[in-house]
Amino acid sequence: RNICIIGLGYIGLPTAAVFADSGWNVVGVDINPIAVEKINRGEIHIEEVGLAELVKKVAQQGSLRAQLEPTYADCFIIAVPTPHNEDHTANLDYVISATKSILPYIKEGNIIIVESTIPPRTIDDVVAPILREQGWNVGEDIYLAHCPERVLPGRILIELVENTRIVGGINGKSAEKAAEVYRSFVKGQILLTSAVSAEMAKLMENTYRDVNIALANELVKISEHLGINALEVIELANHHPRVNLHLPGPGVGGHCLAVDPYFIIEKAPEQSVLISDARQINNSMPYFVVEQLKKIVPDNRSKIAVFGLAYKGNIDDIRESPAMDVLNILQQEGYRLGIYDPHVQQEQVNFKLSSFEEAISDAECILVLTDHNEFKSLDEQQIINLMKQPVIFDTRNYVKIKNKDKIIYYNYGNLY
Ligand code: SAJ
Repeated sequence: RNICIIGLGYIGLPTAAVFADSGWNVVGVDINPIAVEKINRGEIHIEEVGLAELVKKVAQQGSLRAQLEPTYADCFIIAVPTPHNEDHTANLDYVISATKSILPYIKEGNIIIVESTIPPRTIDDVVAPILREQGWNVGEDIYLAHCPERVLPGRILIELVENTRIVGGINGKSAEKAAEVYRSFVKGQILLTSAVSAEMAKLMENTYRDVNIALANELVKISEHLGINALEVIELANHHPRVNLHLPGPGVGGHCLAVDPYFIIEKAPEQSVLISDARQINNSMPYFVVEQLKKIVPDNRSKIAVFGLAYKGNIDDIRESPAMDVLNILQQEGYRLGIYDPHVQQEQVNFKLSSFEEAISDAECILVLTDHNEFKSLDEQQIINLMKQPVIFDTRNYVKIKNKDKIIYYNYGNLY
C-alpha cells in the first residue's frame, strides 16, 4: 500500500518513518530541498530520539523516499505547520497549499488525512470545499478525516505508537477508512468521531492545561496581594482527591499551549470568555515577575542573572517562551543582565549568553525562569563568592538550597 505524507517536520517525518517501518511504501514530500536530499541519504534534518536510526533503516530498505512534489497514493497525510498571524488567528496557508498540491494525484477511493492542528470547522469549511471544487463527492468517492497529533517532543516515536488516537471523519465512512490506516501501527486505542469533534478535542487538551495554569498563576497574584503562601495552598488543596491545581510559573510558552487556545477564541470570541482571560493572565506573568523582582532589587542599575530561556525544562525550544518577555521587560527597565541557559545555543539568540560564573558575577539576584535539571542544585559556594549579594528569585519553585543561612531565597510562596 502507498502513502504520501506532505510535510516532513517534527510530526511528518517520524510519522512517515513509522509507516515505512510498518509495511507501507511511503513517499514524503517537503518544499525544503535540503531536507529531501538528507532523508534520501538516510539522514535527518531535525533532532528526535531514535529517529536517525529509523530513517536510516527505512531509507536503506527503500520503503521511505522523499521528494519535492506529491505523487499518486492510496492515502495522503497532511502534516504541515499552522503558524499564527500577528492577531493570533491561525494561518492556514500551508494547509491550503498542501491540500491543493495533492489535487492532481487524487483517485477514487483515496483517503485524505489532516494531522496539522487547525481551528474548529476547518475540515468542513476549508479543506472539504477545495476537494469538492474538483468534483469529488467527499465522504463517498474519496474519504476525508482529521487525526490530530498529540505526541510529546522527545517521546515522539513511542507516543506515536502507544497513545490513544482520535480519528475524526467528515462522515462515518471516512473515519472508518482513516482508522484502518492507523491500525497498521497504533497500539493505543483508536477513537472514531466527527472531524469537528476531533479538531475541538485536540485544542481543548491544550486549552485545559493553559486555563489550569492560569488559575494557579492567578492564585499567586491573589496570595501576593493578601499575604498568603500560594505554594503551600496548592500543596494543601491538592490532597483533595478531585483537585489538581497546576504549577504556577513565569507564564506559558511553547508553540502549543500558548497558541492553540486562540484557534478556539477566533471562531467564537464572545463565548470564549474564560479561555481568553486565561491567555491574558498567563501573558501577564512576565510583568508580574518583573514587579516582584523590583521589590527584591529596586535599583535598576543592578545586575540580574537570568537563568533559563527555554519555555520549559531540559529542552532548547525558545518559541513563545515567557523568559524572552521577562528579558525584554528587564532590559526596558534598564537592568544589566547576565543570561545563562545550558540548553540554548548562542546561534539561537541575538544577544550574548554567559556561562554560570559570568552570569552571576557581581549580580544582585539570580532570576530562575526555566526548570532545567542543571538548576535544581546550583554551586552555592560560587553564588556566595561571586554575587554582589546571594539572592535567588525562583519563579518555578525548583531550586533546592542547602546554605539557607547564607543565601536569600524567594519563590512564589514568600512574595509578601
Ligand atoms: N507549565 C506551567 N505549569 C504547569 C505545566 C506547564 O507553567 O503546571 C508551562 C510550561 O513551563 C510551558 C508550558 O506550560 O511553558 C507548556 O508546557 P507543557 O509541558 O504543558 O506542554 P507542551 O507545549 O510542551 O506540549 C503540549 C502537550 N499537551 C498536553 O499535555 C495536553 C503535548 O502532549 C502536545 O502534543 C503538544 O502540546 C502539542 O503539540 O499540542
